[in-house]
Amino acid sequence: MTNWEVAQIFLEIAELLDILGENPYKSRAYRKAAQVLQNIPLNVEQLAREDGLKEIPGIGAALEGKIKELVATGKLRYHEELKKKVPQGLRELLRIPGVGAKTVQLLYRNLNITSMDELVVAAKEQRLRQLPGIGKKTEEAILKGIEWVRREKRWPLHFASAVAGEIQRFLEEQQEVVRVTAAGSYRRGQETVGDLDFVAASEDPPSVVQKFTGAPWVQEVLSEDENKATVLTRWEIQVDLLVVKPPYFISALRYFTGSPEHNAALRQRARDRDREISEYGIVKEGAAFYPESEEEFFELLGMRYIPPELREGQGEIEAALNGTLPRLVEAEDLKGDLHVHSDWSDGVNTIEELAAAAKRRGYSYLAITDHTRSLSIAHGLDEERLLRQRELIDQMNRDLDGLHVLAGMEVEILPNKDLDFDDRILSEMDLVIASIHSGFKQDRETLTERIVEAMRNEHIDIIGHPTGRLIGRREPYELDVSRVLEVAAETGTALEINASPDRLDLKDAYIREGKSLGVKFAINTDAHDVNFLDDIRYGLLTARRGWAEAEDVINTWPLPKLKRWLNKKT
Ligand code: DGT
Ligand code: CA
Ligand code: CA
Ligand code: ZN
Repeated sequence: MTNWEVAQIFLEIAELLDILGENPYKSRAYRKAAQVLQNIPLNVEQLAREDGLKEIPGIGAALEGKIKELVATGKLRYHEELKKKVPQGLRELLRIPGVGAKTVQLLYRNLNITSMDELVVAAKEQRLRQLPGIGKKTEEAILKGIEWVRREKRWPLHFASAVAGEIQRFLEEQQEVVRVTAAGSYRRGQETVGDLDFVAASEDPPSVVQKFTGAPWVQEVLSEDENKATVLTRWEIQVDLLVVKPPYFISALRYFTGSPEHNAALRQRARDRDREISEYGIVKEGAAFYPESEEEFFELLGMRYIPPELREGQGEIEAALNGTLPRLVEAEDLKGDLHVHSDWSDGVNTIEELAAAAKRRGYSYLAITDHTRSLSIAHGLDEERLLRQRELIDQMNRDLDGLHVLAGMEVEILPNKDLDFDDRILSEMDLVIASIHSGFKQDRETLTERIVEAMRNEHIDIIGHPTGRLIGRREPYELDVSRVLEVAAETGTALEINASPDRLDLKDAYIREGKSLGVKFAINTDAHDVNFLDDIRYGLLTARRGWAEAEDVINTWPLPKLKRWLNKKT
């Protein structure tokens, strides 16, 4: 049993508890444990054997017992009992954007709805709007959400990434495998993936295919051939594997990485130069070439290397030919995280713990940006606590070596367009993020104006998760994004690329549009837990897909330059 598998079961328990309407602290404990398990480098099986589970933060005696039972028996009685109490189809309803456990509970208790089909019927008969807290608008939104779920059978990036890790490891362990790399939309860093694609090199493709279809996590083999197979995993996500002889590896990988549009454009480019490219190699005047690296492949076509994130057929080939391909921002460029929450608001860690984790990552700065007073469910800070936090941070900075903590806040943009604090307090902070967490249903003009007005405030440095979407769960609020980009450029306000895999907000296309206007960005995790500082990689992928370079991203800048920029509006 892997950490990931235990975490999945804990997450499922949390969901079931929420649907059953149990005390929220219970589900929170399971969620927290799941997060921790997915992010520690230590293996649960070994920890259970060596009695080391208690050392993990967030794992008390009760959860320790449950992990031990899982590791020993592969099952958990508590989990099985909960599953019996909740009808199968109910959990599926949680995938509908905007439908949380509370709504599911309401639908089940009052209308005895237990499946998506029943929900559609009830919504069409306008029976939902009679329930407390559900109006005509919500009823219509639920119908729209169901359409979305049914249309887009796609998986979020963190989920795909966890599964891809398992499969990569499995294939690497097979002695017949010489090389293996994930391809497809996953390698391109898309925000959701339809299925996973792997390309492997081996002298003996059929036996690799056989190992693959016989893997312990295979639920069903959907198709199988000499050198390829498609399986349904036990995580419900499908995986395609192609196995080729080593000389063809790069060409096959190249072929299964680019989007169809990119591949077609590349083929055309090759033809223009009297070459034929295929998944096996490059043919020129009857002679075949087998590139040994993707760099070499692109060189053979007379162009610069195109990173996977750009291989979407959106002008990257022309850019690679005329020398205007961007030098994409890289992980090493990032010098800090400018949006994290501590236990002063709704985060789980102390500022000291966050600072230590940032230092371990090699960051040179970190901004603490807790919520402000109006967001009471997140224990937003009032003026007095903010100023006390500011003092504590100043004190810490006197003792800290190598890391500078910036005292910030994530100030609410209120539904009436005001900010949660006035300029006097905002000016006390090193950095201010302004975000919308309420009034999502306002019209486009009002929502756009709320953000525009915040950007016009001299103290606002960054707009947090600018469009408010939650991937697969909540559509972005109505927003004139082009206008937001324009005013961001004009006022010198950075827009956040929120790295949480649920958000990835701004998204790639808007980043590219913003970059062309001169907008600056901040790639931030919005972590509420040190373990989530790692999410930065998803934000980085998104930034790269938006053609962003280091210079476009303010948290790649050295501290003195960042500080100058933070002060420039005033
Ligand atoms: P996805 O799975 O929907 O997130 O998107 P992709 O891009 O991973 O698409 P997929 O899994 O259908 O195909 C994997 C790769 O193979 C993809 O990079 C495109 C490439 N490919 C090669 N030949 C074809 C083709 O004839 N049709 C399609 N759709 N893709 C092809
Ligand atoms: Ca795919
Ligand atoms: Ca595929
Ligand atoms: Zn936040």
